[in-house]
Amino acid sequence: MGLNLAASLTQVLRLDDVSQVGHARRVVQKLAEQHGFATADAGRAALVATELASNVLKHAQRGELHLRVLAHGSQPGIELIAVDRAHGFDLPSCLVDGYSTGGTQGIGLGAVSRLAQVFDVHADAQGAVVLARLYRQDDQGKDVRVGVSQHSLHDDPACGDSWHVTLDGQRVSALVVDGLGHGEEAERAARAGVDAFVQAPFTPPQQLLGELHHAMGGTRGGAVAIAQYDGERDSLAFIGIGNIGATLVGGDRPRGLASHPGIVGGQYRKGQVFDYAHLKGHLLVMFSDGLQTRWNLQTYPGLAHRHPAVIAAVLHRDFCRGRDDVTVLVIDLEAVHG
Ligand SMILES: [Mn+2]
Repeated sequence: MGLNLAASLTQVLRLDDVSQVGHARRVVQKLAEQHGFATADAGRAALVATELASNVLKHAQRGELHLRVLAHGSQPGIELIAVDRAHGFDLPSCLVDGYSTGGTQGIGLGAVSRLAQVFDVHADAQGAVVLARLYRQDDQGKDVRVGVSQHSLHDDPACGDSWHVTLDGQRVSALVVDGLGHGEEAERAARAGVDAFVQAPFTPPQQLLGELHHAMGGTRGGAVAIAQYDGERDSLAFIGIGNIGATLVGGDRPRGLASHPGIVGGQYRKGQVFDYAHLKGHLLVMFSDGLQTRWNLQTYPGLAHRHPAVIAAVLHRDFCRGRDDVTVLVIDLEAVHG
């Protein structure tokens, strides 16, 4: 039922030398081919990777390229996000074709914006974040206004955080789960939670939390937060146990959604459902405790109106603690289906 967005780690390619441009191109070409892109579409993705990487090296000297496979059902897409920490990113200049060539085969961000189905940029005093999402040319599906940045501590292949989002018509159900600690046992706990969630993501929240509690019983347990939004009723139900942050952004001021203490799969005293209404135009941001809590999107002019994937990347860039796995999930409640 519905469209399932499943968790996968963000793959990070470091960029501090021109030789890494070719590496990025090859990695993206291969990733696209592995996910069923025809040669021309994979070439398009590779060209975008080349340009984004070249652009970072040209204006920032160093940065990162973040890659994700967008698992939107049977037609996967590729997401590329260039993240750098340079000052004075000159967007109008970069959008001019050929501007960022720097002696490579660069084609300019203007060309990238035409090659990718989704293109967006945020630039501030901390640096620039450039998003490109590519789908297969024959893909008739719409982009999904959900963004995520997920990284394990020390790039461990096992990640103790997980998440899942299911879309069904006007309804959205979102889960973030953080298995206690990090590493393989934490991952096992988180996966048990996700597996239970996926069975019936629109089960009433209290009952659904109970299902996760049961499923995580044989593991070390973890923190869980579930948010269910119904676009027709324009209302959101939230339930959380442990340290998963959740914030509604929009309106006059951000609203933090309250969780109760405890360990799902271990012990918690009670789960309480909180309901929120009139959320059209709001963003829902859910994050594990690998992210600091003191961020405020209002301090970034324009960022709240950017694509959720850009917002997730900026929050990760500026507020990752670096001591734990980290997950930032951003959902545009008004236009989740693009
Ligand atoms: Mn954690």
